[in-house]
Formats: sequence, C-alpha cells, structure tokens
Amino acid sequence: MAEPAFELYAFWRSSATFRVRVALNFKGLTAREILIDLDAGEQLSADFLAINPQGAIPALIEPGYPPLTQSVAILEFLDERFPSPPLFPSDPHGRARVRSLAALMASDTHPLIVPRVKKYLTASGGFDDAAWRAWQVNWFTRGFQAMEARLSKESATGVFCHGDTPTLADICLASVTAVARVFKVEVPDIPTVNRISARCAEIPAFAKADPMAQVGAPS
Ligand SMILES: N[C@@H](CCC(=O)N[C@@H](CS)C(=O)NCC(=O)O)C(=O)O
Repeated sequence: MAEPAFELYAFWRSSATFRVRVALNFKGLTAREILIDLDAGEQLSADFLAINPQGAIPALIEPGYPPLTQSVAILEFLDERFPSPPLFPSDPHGRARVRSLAALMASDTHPLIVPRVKKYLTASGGFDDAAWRAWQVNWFTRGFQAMEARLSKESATGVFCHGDTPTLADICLASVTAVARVFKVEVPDIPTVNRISARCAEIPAFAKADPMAQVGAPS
C-alpha cells in the first residue's frame, strides 16, 4: 500500500504527539510535522480550532479524510490500517491488559499536567509556581507508582510492559516518562518502570521520537 502523505500537528515536548511519532516510526511511516507552539497558545488559534475544537495536539491528517485526534485513537487507527508490526498482542486478555496499562498513563496521568490545567490552576485556582510544581510531582508520582505496582507483580510483564515485544502500553509509558524528564521530575522506587523505559529508548522508533530530538527543543 502506498504511504499516505500524512500531516501531524505537533509540538516538541508534547507527550501525546510523542505517542503518534513512535507509532508512525514503528510502522515505517512518515508525516510532515506542522508546529503548534503550546507555549504561544497556538492550540487556541482559530485555524487550529477548526482542525481540533478541543484545542489539543496531536492531530493527524490524511489527505481526503477528516482530521484524526486523540493520540490513542490515532494509534489504534494506524494499527488497523498498517497491521505490521502490531501494537497489541493477539489474545483478548492480553489486549485488554495492554489497553489498561496504556490508559493508566495516557488517560489518568498525562491529562493532569497539560497546559490547560496549569493555566486554570494558576489563573483561577490560586496556584503559584511552587504549588504547580507540587501538583506535577504528585500526579507523576501517583501514576508511575501505580504502573510500578502492576508491572512488578503481574506475570505478563516481560522485557516490555506486556511480554517481550513493544506494545501500545510501552508507547504510553514512554510518552509520560519522556515528558517527566523534560520537566525534571524524578520519581523514586520505580525500577520496573525505569527498566522498561530505558529499554524502549534503545529502540530507534522511540529514540527518534524523543522530545529533545525534535525541532524546537531547547539545545
Ligand atoms: N488525550 C489527548 C490529550 C491531548 C493533549 O492534551 N495534548 C496536549 C499536549 S501533550 C495539548 O495539546 N495541550 C494543550 C493545552 O492543554 O492547552 C491525546 O492523547 O491526544
């Protein structure tokens, strides 16, 4: 199948964009990136709101189709459209476990530290820089410790979150560890999370997606 001319609305440090970058790389696909500067508020420009009324990246556009938004939905789309290599194990229980681990990171941890939450808490919630920092550290810690508790105890954990090949769960885990590094948040006592994240970083599809390797990242 000829590769579509994908366009990806992206920002260097965006955790959700990282997930799509890894999946594209993993599948041997490419996308032309269009920068949405989150620090400049470009996610709220009229032009971008016409693409994603939620005002959040990523958005993936395949010519001739409406924009795709929500990183996990985009990853599932890419996996259905380009099945090899797969992002899920083949058995239903394994697939449910992978989705559950992915949701712990992408649905229940990452959304608490995005710019719109910071903006609300600092503009309307009385948060100063120290309170925001404590908030960030708290939610990264709670998310990674829950992940550690599961990964260290559940027998399906292997070299990666589920067995010995990377899945969507690893992409979601690595997306949150990558952004924790950007924000210089270190969570103690998470050896399994750290082991798997370090193993992911050795894989070119993950390494190429690292925030610090993107256009716009601080040098
Ligand atoms: N659940 C969404 C989250 C999207 C999201 O919040 N993206 C962040 C960047 S990682 C964003 O664009 N935030 C803009 C803002 O909070 O104003 C996904 O996985 O795509």
